[in-house]
Amino acid sequence: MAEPEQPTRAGFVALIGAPNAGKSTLLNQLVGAKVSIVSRKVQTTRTQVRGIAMSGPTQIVFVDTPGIFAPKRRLDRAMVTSAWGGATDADLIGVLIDVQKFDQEENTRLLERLGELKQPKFLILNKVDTVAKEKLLAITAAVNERGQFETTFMIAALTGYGVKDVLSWLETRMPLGPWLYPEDQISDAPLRFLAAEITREKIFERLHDELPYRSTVETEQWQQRPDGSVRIEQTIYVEREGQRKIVLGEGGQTIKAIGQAARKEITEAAEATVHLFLFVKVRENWADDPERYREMGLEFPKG
Ligand SMILES: Nc1nc2c(ncn2[C@@H]2O[C@H](COP(=O)(O)OP(=O)(O)OP(=O)(O)O)[C@@H](O)[C@H]2O)c(=O)[nH]1
Ligand SMILES: [Mg+2]
Repeated sequence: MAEPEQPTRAGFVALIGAPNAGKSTLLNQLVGAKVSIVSRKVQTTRTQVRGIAMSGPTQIVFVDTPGIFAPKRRLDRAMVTSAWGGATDADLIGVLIDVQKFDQEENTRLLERLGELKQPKFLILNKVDTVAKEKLLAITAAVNERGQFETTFMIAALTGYGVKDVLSWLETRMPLGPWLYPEDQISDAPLRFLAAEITREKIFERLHDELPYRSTVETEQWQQRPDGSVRIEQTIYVEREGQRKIVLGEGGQTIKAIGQAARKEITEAAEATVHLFLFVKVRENWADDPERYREMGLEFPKG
């Protein structure tokens, strides 16, 4: 005899933490596919990115957020506001801490401000592969002293270690109710957004210092061809002519490498042959242009 069907559950879990804590890496592991870009550099994620996972009768919508830090520029402020917004709207909040840097100032400040968020929180100590086991208990105790957490997980988002435990714990913590997305959907972001993010990830991988932070990528054209392939045009905005030259590289080498790497990954995401055309434009004030924020899904901070 078939077992009686379990009631379905669905809800939102925000992942918040300092820049580089591993939020996007964890989101991708939870979902089982790459929906959010990752880099070794801080401040990679700029807006909320949703990834959808199923665990038994439960659908969990994970919300990856930009890292929380002390903002300086307008874009920084929009990112941090977006991160707090993601947390405010969630049913449950997962606070990620990189165990290598658990006492860094950003974590101290984040833990101090957690009380502003009314939802229940749980702690995720990440990158446990980088620290000796004995240290982890001391870190767990120290962090739990500074905040109220329902439970603590020790994971390595990079390898997937401990990630299943997070999912199964969340399974019964989501509110009863119908699923919010079709069962097989893994993201709510349009492909053109993901494609722009993939190219931005390649910029973060290949360019250094200020450049990743002084540039943004937008998908301008997404044209389905009769043969099933897609023609995609993207614009990389930078602030100075000098930056444009760096993105292009000697004899166009750098942009070519960025394009090749991006095309490969966009092809997988789009499940179609992709023709990718990248254009680099100097737009001195792109970081003060409301239109750029709209494209990124960010609110434009006034003043
Ligand atoms: N050793 C190790 N590295 C990890 C682990 N999880 C993530 N990383 C690395 O940490 C770096 C940052 O990862 P991201 O997922 O981009 O971090 P994030 O919190 O999303 O960063 P922002 O978007 O900038 O806030 C990347 O180089 C990851 O490969 C882990 O469990 N162990
Ligand atoms: Mg991220």
